[in-house]
Amino acid sequence: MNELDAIVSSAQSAFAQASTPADLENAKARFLGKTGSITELMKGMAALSVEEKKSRGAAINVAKQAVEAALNARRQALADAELNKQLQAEALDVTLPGRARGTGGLHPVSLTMERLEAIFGSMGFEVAQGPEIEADWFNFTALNTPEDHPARSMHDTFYVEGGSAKAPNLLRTHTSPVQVRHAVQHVKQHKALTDAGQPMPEIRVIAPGRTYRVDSDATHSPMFHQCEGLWIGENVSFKDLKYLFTEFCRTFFERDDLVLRFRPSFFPFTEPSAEIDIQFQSGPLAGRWLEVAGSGQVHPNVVRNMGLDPEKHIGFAFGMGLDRFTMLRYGVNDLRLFFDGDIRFLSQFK
Ligand code: 2U9
Repeated sequence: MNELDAIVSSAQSAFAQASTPADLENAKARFLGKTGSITELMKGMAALSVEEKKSRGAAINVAKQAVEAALNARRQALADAELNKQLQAEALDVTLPGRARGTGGLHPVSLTMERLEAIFGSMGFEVAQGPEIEADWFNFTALNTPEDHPARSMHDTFYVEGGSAKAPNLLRTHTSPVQVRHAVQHVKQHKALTDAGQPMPEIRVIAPGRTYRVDSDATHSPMFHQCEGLWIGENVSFKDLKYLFTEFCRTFFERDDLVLRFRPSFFPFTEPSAEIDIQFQSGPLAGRWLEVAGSGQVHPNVVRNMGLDPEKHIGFAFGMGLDRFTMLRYGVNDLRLFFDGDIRFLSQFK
């Protein structure tokens, strides 16, 4: 191997050994720098004849080009390696599942409320709302509940500041006052019509919402949810109430074979009154009578308190616990689960 080939070969192996750009530049200096071996060879040409310069110069140039080519190839290889390293470090695994944003959902009792509103809505019932802090008159007096009734005691009702000693304010114990307010409004709204001897349009309204009683165990909570309904007309009868409530229950529980039983009972605001029991024909609760609602013909005193003549206007009312309806629909056995706010329980109803 001649001297030039040896230099080229030594440069190639020095460049191959350089593992960083800095190493490579140092190696380059040894061959192409001011005192590098190729540069020294060129300096050595000064003493040669013109003829010798031509041939020697051409040979040195070939060697120099070979060294430069090896240098550039190694530079490119090191740059490629660096880029690959960087790309690998920054690599994204596009097959990883994304981080989904958690979606909220309605509370199971709200789902029941929406369901009720849709079902009764389809049967011509409006949805009414009213205050949760009520006047004694709307919550008790208008509903024919006597002064000495146990529901009015301090043990049963939350009284709040405001109102007078004789007529205190309280947290409503049922949603009936909403319907009294609605009926009074309805009567006023159609006064011109009835004054002219025309019949008043029927009242068909439901009042879902929060209610309060001094009560707390596995099946009672101081705050609970009710939905009451009121249907007043000139030609309404108990059979209409039975048909309405049967249709409602069968639609709500999605069971055409659901059986209902109306059992005589007593409420101050209805006469006659009935508890409503249901019986499933299949599933885990099949065969048992389950009490789900109260109902009755609105008491004449209550009809009068709404500004109507009980000889002419006949009313039917019903009331049910929405928490209980929700428990039955989903098979929940402890009412307190609805109010603990445990997301593991609540997220099952989405
Ligand atoms: C007006 C007149 C009468 C609503 C009625 C019931 C019977 C009843 C309970 C069921 C379980 C309450 O949720 S519960 O604790 N309700 O038994 N409620 S009749 O009667 C009315 C309503 C409004 C103007």
